[in-house]
Amino acid sequence: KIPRNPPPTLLHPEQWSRAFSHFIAQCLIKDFEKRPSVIHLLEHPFIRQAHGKEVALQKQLARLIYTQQQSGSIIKTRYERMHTRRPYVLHTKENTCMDDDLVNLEVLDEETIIHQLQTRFADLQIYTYVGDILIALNPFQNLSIYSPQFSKLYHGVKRASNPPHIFATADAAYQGMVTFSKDQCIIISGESGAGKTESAHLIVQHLTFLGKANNRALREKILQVNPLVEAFGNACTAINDNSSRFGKYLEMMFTPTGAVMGAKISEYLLEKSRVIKQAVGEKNFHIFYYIYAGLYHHKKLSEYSLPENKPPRYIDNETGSVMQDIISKESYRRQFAAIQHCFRIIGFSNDEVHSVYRILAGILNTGNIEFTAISSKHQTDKSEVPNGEALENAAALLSIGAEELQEALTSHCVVTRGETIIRTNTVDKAVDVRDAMSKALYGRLFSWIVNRINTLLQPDKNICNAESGMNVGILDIFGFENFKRNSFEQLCINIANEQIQFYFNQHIFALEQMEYQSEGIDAALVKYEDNRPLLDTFLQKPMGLLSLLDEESRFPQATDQTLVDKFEDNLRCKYFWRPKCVELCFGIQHYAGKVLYNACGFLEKNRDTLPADIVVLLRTSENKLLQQLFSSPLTKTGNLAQSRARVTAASRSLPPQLNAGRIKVDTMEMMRHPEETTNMKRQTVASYFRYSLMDLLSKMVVGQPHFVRCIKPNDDREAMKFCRERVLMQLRYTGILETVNIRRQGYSHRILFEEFLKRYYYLAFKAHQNPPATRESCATILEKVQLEKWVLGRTKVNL
Ligand code: AD9
Ligand code: MG
Repeated sequence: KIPRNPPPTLLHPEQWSRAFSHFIAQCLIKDFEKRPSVIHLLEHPFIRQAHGKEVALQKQLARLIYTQQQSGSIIKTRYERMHTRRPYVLHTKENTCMDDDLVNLEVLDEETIIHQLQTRFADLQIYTYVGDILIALNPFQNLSIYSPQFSKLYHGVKRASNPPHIFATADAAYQGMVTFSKDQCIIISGESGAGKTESAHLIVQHLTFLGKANNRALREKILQVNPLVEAFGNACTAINDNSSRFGKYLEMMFTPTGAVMGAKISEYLLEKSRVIKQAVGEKNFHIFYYIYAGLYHHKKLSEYSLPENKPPRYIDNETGSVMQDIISKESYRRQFAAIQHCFRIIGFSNDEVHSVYRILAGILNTGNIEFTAISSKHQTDKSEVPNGEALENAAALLSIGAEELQEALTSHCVVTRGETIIRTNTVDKAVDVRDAMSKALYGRLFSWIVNRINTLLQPDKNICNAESGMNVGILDIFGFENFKRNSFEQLCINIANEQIQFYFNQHIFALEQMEYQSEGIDAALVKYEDNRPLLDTFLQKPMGLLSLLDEESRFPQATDQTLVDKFEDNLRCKYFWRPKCVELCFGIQHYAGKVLYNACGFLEKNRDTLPADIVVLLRTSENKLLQQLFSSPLTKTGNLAQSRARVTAASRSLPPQLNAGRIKVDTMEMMRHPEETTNMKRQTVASYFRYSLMDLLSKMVVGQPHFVRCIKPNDDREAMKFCRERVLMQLRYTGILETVNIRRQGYSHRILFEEFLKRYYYLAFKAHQNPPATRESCATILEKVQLEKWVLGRTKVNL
């Protein structure tokens, strides 16, 4: 007699109904029609007969699987469909899917691992597990595996029930949050162009699906956050057409029952210098092109004083770009419409959006202001604006006086002994002031947009107060970069990546080993590349690279040359070297490879000075938004006390043995790095950067981490191309090989005896028995259920 439902040992009824949902059945039939030969098990006569009839198909499959199970030929039952090239496959003994997780490999060497990844990639299986870590290879092509049907497929099922997927990671974070009432944090890492931002989008997509609130509007809003901030914070670089030029930590907030109730973004270190200049072959932030094409389409360019004949200097990057290329680009126009949609859905008012466009157009016009030197008898270092058009346009768009703007650009006030003296600016100085103003305008506008989004998406206090809510944080930063010419921006980006790698190492290796030691479990030590010494080379005080940079920035006479000399004199370690014959260059051996930096402009970029005259002028703007941008203090990422409190709380919630160990020491150590200066005027980019890193870290340590390691299979952005050398290199420097080792030896669940008994005592004891929370009681349960691979530590069950 064939059961109506398959036996629970085979597939849980809930999984069953999901796995055989309407969609799956439909697809099965379609694939079967196309390529019946590939689905060898489905060629069973039962299936042939059932072809075309979904309900019948389900029953037939149930029967088939049941009989196969009885005869022992099926060890796993699951269906997968990564792509039309690979139809659903029923896993059998011959066709086992143990290779979903590298930890299951019998031979564990580089060659086997890379072979495994390559084979899977050829099959369009871009995701692979290493225990609880997800490896994601960038497919460089759209795959049809992210539809709502896939979200359903990955909803609340055991990880092994489906092929590895980014949705499974999002699901694990969500389930972890709901089950243990603990904040979670998904850390996505990988080099530039490896697929971090795409992964972050997919995670948000799945989390909004999971956190189903009745509030559809809120879900819609959350989905628009990434596209909006990325229009302002991403740009085309030599490596990636949509490269993140800022770090982003998006926290999605949920009620205790798991309904999404709001979101919050923290942004880190926007690469403001891109506004005024881009490297050859690179572009400015996307938004400038979008508004150009969009406003042109709406015949509004003249309203914003944007020329139609020649691109403004800031977006005219040597590559001979023709205005026509920008304004007629269909994709830019579509993106403009999309951005307007985002603004509207998230809740920005028309006035606000209008002000944003005016400021952007104001920046472009500011960039067109030119200066010429005028010399008189008394003065030789004076400059003036020969062509008033750009000046007047910029002033009008920014709602400030044109004369005042000219004055603020070509002169500055100095206060000496209580007296205010006006000094004129040379042409070079005036150009610097102009560009500093544009950078400040853009940087503050970006922060304002982020803050505004946060206000519009904050949880409704009537639904749930913030304290009882929980969140899943998603970290997507700029990836490791190594260009032909690397500057201050690359240094900051790479240090941030160095920090994330350190955090990964701490979690995967250091903490794991400490845990074994303290639990008295005998586990072989796994060697890994500890990048802590290098991180110290950057962050230590007072002799770390960033401190040296700050120190040098304080000397008015210092030059980029004296800076590099200072580095050379003080950074005596194997990670730093200075190449002979190349002036102003220095090299750093990063965890991800050697990078040669050119220190030209380092001091100026670090000082990031914005003359007080400009701030005072912009505060007089009649544009309310602009006024606001220059009235608030410079700090963006919250205050230091908050970050400190967060880290302290986090270390309190850690098990005592960890608390006494490295994580506390490390996070606290990181906390000693930031400048605790209240004098924000004098804050340098380096000190702000240090502060941001600490702030980010303090957010991350609070949550339970989940890691996604993105890998770029080739440098040509080609679909289906797997460059072994490049993949191998990334596997090596990210420590994947060692991770496989430690995950294989390790145990993924650790539960205190007390907790374990509370949850599972009924498996071996009767309700009234009340067994004591001892090793013996736990052992009784584990033996009773005949689990494999477990060990009892001093205080915990390790599974
Ligand atoms: V950077 O550090 O911000 O420069 P990311 O963020 O790591 O970088 P990104 O997510 O922007 O890389 O991916 C680069 C490109 O790869 C995308 O624009 C897509 O064209 C492509 N990509 C990445 N992931 C996927 C994917 N899962 N499916 C399809 C993808 N294409
Ligand atoms: Mg990115």
